Amino acid sequence: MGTSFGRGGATGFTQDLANADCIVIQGSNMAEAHPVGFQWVMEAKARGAKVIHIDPRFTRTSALADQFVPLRVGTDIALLGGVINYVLQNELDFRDYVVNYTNAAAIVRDDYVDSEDLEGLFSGFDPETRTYDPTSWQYAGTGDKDDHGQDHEIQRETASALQHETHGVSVNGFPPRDETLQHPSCVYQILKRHFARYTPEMVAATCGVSEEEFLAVCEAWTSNSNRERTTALVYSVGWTQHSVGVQYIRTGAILQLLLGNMGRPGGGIMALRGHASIQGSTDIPTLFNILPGYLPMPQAEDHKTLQEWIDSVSHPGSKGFWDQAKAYGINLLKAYWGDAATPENDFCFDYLPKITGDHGTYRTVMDMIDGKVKGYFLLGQNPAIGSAHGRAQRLGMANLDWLVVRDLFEIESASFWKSSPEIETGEIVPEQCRTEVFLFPAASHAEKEGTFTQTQRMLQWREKAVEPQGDCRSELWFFYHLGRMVRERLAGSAEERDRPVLDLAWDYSTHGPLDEPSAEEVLMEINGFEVESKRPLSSYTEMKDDGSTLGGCWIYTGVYADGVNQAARRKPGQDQSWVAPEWGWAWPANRRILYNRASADPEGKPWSERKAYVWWDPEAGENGEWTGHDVPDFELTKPPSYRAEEGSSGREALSGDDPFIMQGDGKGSLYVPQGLIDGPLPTHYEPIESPFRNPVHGQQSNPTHKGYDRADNPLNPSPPAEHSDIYPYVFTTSRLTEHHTAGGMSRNLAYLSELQPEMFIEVSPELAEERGLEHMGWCHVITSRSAVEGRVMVTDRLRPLRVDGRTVHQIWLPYHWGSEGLVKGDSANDLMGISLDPNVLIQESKVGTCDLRAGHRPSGLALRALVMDYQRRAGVDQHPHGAPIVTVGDTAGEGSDRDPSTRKSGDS
Ligand SMILES: Nc1nc2c(c(=O)[nH]1)N[C@H]1C(S)=C(S)[C@@H](COP(=O)(O)OP(=O)(O)OC[C@H]3O[C@@H](n4cnc5c(=O)[nH]c(N)nc54)[C@H](O)[C@@H]3O)O[C@H]1N2
Ligand SMILES: Nc1nc2c(c(=O)[nH]1)N[C@H]1C(S)=C(S)[C@@H](COP(=O)(O)OP(=O)(O)OC[C@H]3O[C@@H](n4cnc5c(=O)[nH]c(N)nc54)[C@H](O)[C@@H]3O)O[C@H]1N2
Ligand SMILES: [Mo]
Repeated sequence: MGTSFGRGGATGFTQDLANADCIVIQGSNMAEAHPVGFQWVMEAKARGAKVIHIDPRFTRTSALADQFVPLRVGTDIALLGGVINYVLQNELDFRDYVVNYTNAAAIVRDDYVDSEDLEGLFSGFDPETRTYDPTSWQYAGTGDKDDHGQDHEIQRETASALQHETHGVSVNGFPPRDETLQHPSCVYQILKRHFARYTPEMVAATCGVSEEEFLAVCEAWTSNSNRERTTALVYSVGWTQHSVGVQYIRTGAILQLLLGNMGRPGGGIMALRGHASIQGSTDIPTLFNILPGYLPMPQAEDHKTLQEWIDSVSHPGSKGFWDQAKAYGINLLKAYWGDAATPENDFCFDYLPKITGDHGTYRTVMDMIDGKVKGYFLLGQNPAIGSAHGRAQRLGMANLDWLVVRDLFEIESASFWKSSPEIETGEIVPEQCRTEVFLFPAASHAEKEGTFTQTQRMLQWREKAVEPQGDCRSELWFFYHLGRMVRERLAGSAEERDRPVLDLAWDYSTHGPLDEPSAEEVLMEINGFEVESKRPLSSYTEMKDDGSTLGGCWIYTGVYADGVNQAARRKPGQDQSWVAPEWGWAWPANRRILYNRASADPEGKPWSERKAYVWWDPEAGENGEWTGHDVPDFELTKPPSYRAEEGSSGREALSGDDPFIMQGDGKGSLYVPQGLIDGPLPTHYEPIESPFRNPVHGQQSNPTHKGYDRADNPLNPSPPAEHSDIYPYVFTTSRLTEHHTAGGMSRNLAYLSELQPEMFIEVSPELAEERGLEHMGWCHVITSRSAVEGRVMVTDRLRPLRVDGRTVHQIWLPYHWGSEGLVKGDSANDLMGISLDPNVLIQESKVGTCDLRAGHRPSGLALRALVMDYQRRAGVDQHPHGAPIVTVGDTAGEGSDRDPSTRKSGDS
């Protein structure tokens, strides 16, 4: 989303889905996992909208849709690529929108070579590192360098595309354009050639979707996208948890731009967020590589000074709102270090930790196994069950000196040393496990106050309902007092290394019998204020880069405007406009639909009365202003006719018809010249584990994916490597309405446990027959990591699909069970290997290959023996790195025995 539009969040708000004329839900089970937001889909349907659900499995979402399209898991790029091809071949794109508001007209360097001409690789590929030199991907005439001046190997290590969440593309100067869209190197023509191969036949052969079903989707989507009508796209983690997950979202973004649906009511892309404040935990991140407000974490090598760090964000000379990055960065440093942060010491920039590479969660688990990590804090997370490769997670945690778990219950990540499958196998011996576990009871959301930032970037304030019981404490309490005690211990230290802790502004007031720090004070600091007067800032445009203001997260500035907690606003819907701007507060600047300048035509008039949202009013203010139902996502007084001068930069370089104001060219990116590791355009790759040879390209899987080539992370072989038939089925994992994620919060509740008491494995009647399974009997699923068992659920919610001329059976598993709680069961994540998307380092937990057998799995050593027998037959024991790496190109056959192309080809 960031690379396409300039910001990472969902582009609209759920209530606005009611205004859609068509809603495509793909990679989401919205009715079951987001039931409250789903009411607006139902509202749209009641008003006549068409609802389409595209998913491997029939769910309650499918049941309520007008059309359900079953597809093979992991093939969405092929399907959406097909819709894009349909649009381009039939010239159904919203041409006025595309020419003016996207980069369709931009001309790309003539040494760019598309994946269509390189069997699935783009120009600049280095098989040695499996990364690209993106020089040839750039716009013509914009110099040779990629934005970060940093190679993709480092970018992949540090998930730097995440840093693009709100950065978009940086562009120096004004790249040449051809507004007739005819130039062979213009983005539009590149796009047309790139997707030409995704014909209805190719879609059918790849996805298992019939041509009629596919064409019905094309017809509905295109006929509901024009001046008068808009289509909304909804996705969630059925799209993200793939080794090409970011490119799935890119494909959706391209389509929504081509059809002119972005920035308009009833349009946009609704990225549904999961956990209560998961949007909040990327805005104020719990991630290793970004700081609040999507400021990148500085890197040890490249950002030795404050200025170097700031320049890497603002890209001097580039267009857009990041020209103020210096103010945002300094305000954050001032929020951390208060009076100690001065212009003379670069506002304590040296105190900020710097990253040196991949410090992500999976890398850290490997490092635990290798004995490189001594201690670990685990707060509100249950990786023993929730993260891929459960056995590696538990073996890692069993090799620490100490582990702090703060949770509502004694979850598996706290009890792994005494109850886990590894106890049975003898891999963890309770008496010998070296990890000292400190389990702290956490106060739940009802026992503390603060904000949640949910799906639509909206902060909502929550009151405390009851005092925490017993020793339960809030996170705020825990960290404030932990910091206080550490600082007391260090007080008087003359050590240089203790300065960053001792100089922190750690001055929150506390209240009540438990000495609870004030959450509202924290919110006010996040919002920002003038240092002298303490006057809260009302907008990030008030942030200064001289130390006279401070603020902890620039995109949140305004949430405490006028000294009022704007997140606590709860004006009823009937007392305000349908956009409901006075309910909670949404970043940035309380905007509810992003890029809403695009809801008006280039002259500033609504595309149609029916879809009017934000428009230019020449009568307003002194010389005209933007106005409408929402806060305009544009400079208020910049007229549509304004044209930036050549040579200008920053916000001045944005013209009156550049609606994507965080982008270096002000346009939505159909084509992404920089910021993505795996290519400027999405292309279909097979999942890392797949029983099929890629029907589209010679290159089998994402060549740049992040893998961990280790004996303890074996991967099932896929074509063209031999023996993929040992794991012949495709499996996917997701959620049940009745349970929550790793299950800690639902398996401990009697009502929910009763509703869904047992781990089960869903199969089609055809597969049950093929494997001799009985409904409600037992079966087990085997991968090269482990085997898990569950009750057999025979259902036509899963149907065998015809793919590439043969039948594919898909197996479905919930991932909610573990060894603790009122109801216990095997954990689906024990089946998963660790393979990550190269851009954001998310695991491919939506798809893998497996075998399936009737009956219980063996336990203890016999379980390991079963798994190893499969590994031996699949050759995984000799080739622990079984994933295809590069399967085309000059060097495909060279090098190590890891490379599957040096093994005998089994299927091609
Ligand atoms: N009741 C309940 N609600 C929840 C949660 C919960 O555990 N229980 N969890 C919360 C959290 S943390 C999150 S992130 C959200 C998740 O919300 P969702 O993403 O809606 O939930 P999932 O059940 O993971 O399902 C995603 C859907 O994607 C489909 N899918 C899997 N692979 C593919 C694919 O390759 N292509 C396509 N098109 N579809 C695919 C699955 O079949 C499934 O129907 O839900 C939140 N809400
Ligand atoms: N195979 C597979 N794996 C997946 C997924 C999938 O679809 N398939 N989905 C992934 C997704 S989207 C997610 S979000 C993860 C979830 O994975 P995890 O985050 O590891 O699992 P949860 O069970 O949500 O863990 C949250 C814990 O926080 C505790 N908790 C609740 N409130 C508080 C609080 O206020 N303070 C503290 N300290 N603790 C609290 C709960 O009791 C619970 O144990 O799983 C991921 N893993
Ligand atoms: Mo999630």
